[in-house]
Amino acid sequence: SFLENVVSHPQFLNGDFNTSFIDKTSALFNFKHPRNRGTKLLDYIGNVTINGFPGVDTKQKPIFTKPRTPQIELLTEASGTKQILDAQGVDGLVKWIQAQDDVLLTDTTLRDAHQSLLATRMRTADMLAVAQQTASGMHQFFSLEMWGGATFDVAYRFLKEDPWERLTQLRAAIPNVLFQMLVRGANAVGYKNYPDNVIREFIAESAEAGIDVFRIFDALNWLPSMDVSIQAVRDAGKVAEVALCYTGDILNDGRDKYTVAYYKEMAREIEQAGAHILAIKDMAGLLKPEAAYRLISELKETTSLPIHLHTHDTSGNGIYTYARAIEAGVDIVDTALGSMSGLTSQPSANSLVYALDGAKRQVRADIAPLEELSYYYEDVRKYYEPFESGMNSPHSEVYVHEMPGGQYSNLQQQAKGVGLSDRWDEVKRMYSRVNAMFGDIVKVTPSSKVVGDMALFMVQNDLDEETVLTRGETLDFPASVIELFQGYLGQPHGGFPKDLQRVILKDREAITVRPGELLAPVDLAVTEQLLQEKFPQRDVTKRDALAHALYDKVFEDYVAAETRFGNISVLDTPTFIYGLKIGEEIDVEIERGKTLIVKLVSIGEAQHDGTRVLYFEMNGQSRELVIDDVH
Ligand code: 3PY
Ligand code: ZN
Repeated sequence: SFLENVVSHPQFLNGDFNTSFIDKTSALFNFKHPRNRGTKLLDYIGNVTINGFPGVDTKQKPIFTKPRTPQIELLTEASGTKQILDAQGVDGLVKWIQAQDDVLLTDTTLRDAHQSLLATRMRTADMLAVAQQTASGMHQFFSLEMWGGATFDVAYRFLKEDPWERLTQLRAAIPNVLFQMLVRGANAVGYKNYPDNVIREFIAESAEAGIDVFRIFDALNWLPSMDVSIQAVRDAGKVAEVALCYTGDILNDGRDKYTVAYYKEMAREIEQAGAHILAIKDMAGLLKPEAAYRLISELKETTSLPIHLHTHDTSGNGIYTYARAIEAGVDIVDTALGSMSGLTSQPSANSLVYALDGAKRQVRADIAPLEELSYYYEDVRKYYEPFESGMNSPHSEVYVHEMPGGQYSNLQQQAKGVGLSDRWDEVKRMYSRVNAMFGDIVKVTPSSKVVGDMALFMVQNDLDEETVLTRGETLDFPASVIELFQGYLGQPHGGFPKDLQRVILKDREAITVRPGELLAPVDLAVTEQLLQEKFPQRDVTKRDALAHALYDKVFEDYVAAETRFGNISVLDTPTFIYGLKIGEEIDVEIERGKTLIVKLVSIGEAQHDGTRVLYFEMNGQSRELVIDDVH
């Protein structure tokens, strides 16, 4: 570097040199990159080796075999649904969907499947490794759901990677199939309502970055919460797929809140609001086979929109539900690759292909490449074993607790975090009791999180329905619960139970208007500028400003981690989660064609000041690093 050149210069070594300019020029010491990428990576590896990864109990690195490479013939021409949308626009795409006899698939492996099975922890590197094979192997698919929901937050918060990068990198590698994301209406990809302009700009930017199909839902099925998003998607020339969330049981005459008539009315409103596709979002997997047949048949009579069905296989009845929905004429269903399917995830695409053998309608997909891709993810999934829910078989109890698939493993982690692991069964039972207390609401992010927070709160404090009401005045309810009852997530069908609302709100006011009407716009240009001042080492973009507007602290913590460790998305997942074993050597491609060879040689004894020295070799040179041992 510059400094090494100067200090080794003969004139400098002779002392024949006036160095006063160094003292006077403080700018010389404003190093833009104070430590090089190698040192930063060693810092990360050293830390995770000594201190472990959040949520992973063991520091013992398991032995992994290299994931099998999918044997798929690569297509040379991009010709899929993406090309239909780009050439013929949204109306052309909708006509094309309606002209299909076969049932179309959306693959959820890269979003809902790992959100539901692995607490959303799958890293971009593991997706990109087979992106080309995915483009070819799934070229007949309607779409790949690969963004939104919890993936945005978790990427920054736990994976220390930039979700926008994931999107642009996958988009570049998969040019032929529509990319789909899940948008929580006025809650975007967060857990609360945001100002309208944040929603509009977030959707416009997501469209720009590569999203084609936006599945929009509201956690209380409240239409006004979705209007801004629907309009923003339409303005971007993209596909507005608007969801009704399915809850309850239309086959149970004893439950008269969420009936077929309720869903039909909602479908009419969705069509009027400007949707291009109607989604039925069965986020918990409560739609039983005959209910699916009946609901789809009736909705087909009610609306002219294509219908896209989403379910979770928690009960084990998913394929049966899809088979009946397909008989009733559903246009598109959500599936995951075999090894990432089932349980709280989506039903298996691979199984569905076989299940429809001999049926009138077939799946528009080839089985061979799906099997190949499934092998790959079967191997990759092992990396994330600590984030598995521990559910090994179908849980028909889902029909009782009604917990969304995407929440199951997350709430379980949350319960573990507050020391309630051994009371998990109680938490699940309390979840359904809280739902009843809340007046039987739609439970999906973020309303499901509120129900979960309340369930944890009640189990922790040994409360029941009665003591919540009688002791309510003295209880500090979780913030999310207070906000729900203030109307900050919108209005539930049938309103809030008044007694409970009174004890939860105490002297706070509740609103009944759309929260977005009351929230001041965020000036994203100012945010961008402030972030640039705060993080001079980063090229701050509008995408950063949007991330900051959605969750400021999560984003700032991410930038701090990136500043300290550099781009750690280049590490292989076993090293990212478990660090290195003594004697282990890895290759890290820090940029195209530039590889570091890193070996952990030994680990020193813990010192009195709580540090340890780690001895590495990097590209053959020895390197020592002092790490704080936080234990
Ligand atoms: C999400 O909002 O992340 C969901 O998956 C809801 O089902
Ligand atoms: Zn889902």
